[in-house]
Amino acid sequence: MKKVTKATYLKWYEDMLFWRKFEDKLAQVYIQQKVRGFLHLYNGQEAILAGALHVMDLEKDRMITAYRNHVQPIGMGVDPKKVMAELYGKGTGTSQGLGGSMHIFSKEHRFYGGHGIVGGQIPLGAGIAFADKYHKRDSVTLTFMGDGAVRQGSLHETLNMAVKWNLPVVFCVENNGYAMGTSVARTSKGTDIYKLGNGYDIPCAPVDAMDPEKVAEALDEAMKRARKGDGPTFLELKTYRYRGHSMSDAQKYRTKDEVAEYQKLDPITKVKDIIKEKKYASDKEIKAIDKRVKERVSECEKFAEESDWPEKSVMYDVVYEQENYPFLSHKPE
Ligand SMILES: Cc1ncc(C[n+]2csc(CCOP(=O)(O)OP(=O)(O)O)c2C)c(N)n1
Ligand SMILES: [Mg+2]
Repeated sequence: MKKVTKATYLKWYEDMLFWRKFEDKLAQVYIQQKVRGFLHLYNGQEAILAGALHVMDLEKDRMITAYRNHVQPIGMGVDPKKVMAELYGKGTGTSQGLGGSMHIFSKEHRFYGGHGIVGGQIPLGAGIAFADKYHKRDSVTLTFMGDGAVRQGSLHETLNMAVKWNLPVVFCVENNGYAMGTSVARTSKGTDIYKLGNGYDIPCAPVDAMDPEKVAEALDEAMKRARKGDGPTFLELKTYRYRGHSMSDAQKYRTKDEVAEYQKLDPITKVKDIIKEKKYASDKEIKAIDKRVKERVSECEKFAEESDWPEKSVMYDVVYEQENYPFLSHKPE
């Protein structure tokens, strides 16, 4: 695995803090009704993305996930200003403002969404990996899903085919303990989700996903296996989200004490503590990072605020059109 150095820790700190603050800003503007629809935040789960990016080859590897999807494309290189503009529904957004929160997408950066149907992205992730294998491209697809998605038939059908065909895919379950308000223990007798891999003869393991280094190690092994042609891996990344499922969650299913206990494991605090302990940066240098993050978030907000709404005609560019349909003219003149 690429060495974890002082530079890695400083990057992890700045990236994770930026993702957290970027989404804190989204929560704020959501309440002001500038961002509408659903809004599912990644708050608490950032070590997963930080660890994954450390071992991915961003020139060729791919990623697909569910609706908790604002920061992953940023990590993969998409301009965060465009992501914020997308959430505002502005024409400068990643999908010209037509996708919104659950549907961030960037083909250029090999980030394939952004999917609202629980488990819907799982077969798509395997399909992308199938194409890479078929065309003999050396890419690996990380297919993320929540703990709730593992009870969908789509996962089981996909695991069966992915291992049969040795597809270059890593299935990453982000087990944050809950599917909306329903705990893992309420929906299944077996709570060790990673063991599902055993039923399909897929190498599988649990991972402490509050620590980016642990995530990187597990994913590095899995990605090497995929790249060698030895097929998929199934990982259970044990994490936690501090905010509600979405912005409209009263969180009656858990106690404040439970959240506080997990906040003691906060990945950003952990990374910052290591930076201090190993003297990778002084307090002054850390403050400078914090300031830079704040400024970058403000720039995104300003860009989204000042951008124009998409032209109404854009709506007609993204639907199938039957040229000879007799009743309606689909495009305004
Ligand atoms: C097929 C389908 N069923 C139900 C829903 C409603 N729904 C949206 S999110 C969600 C919970 C998913 O939880 P999990 O997979 O653990 O992801 P998390 O939100 O924790 O990241 C449900 C049931 C849906 N979007 N799609
Ligand atoms: Mg969950």
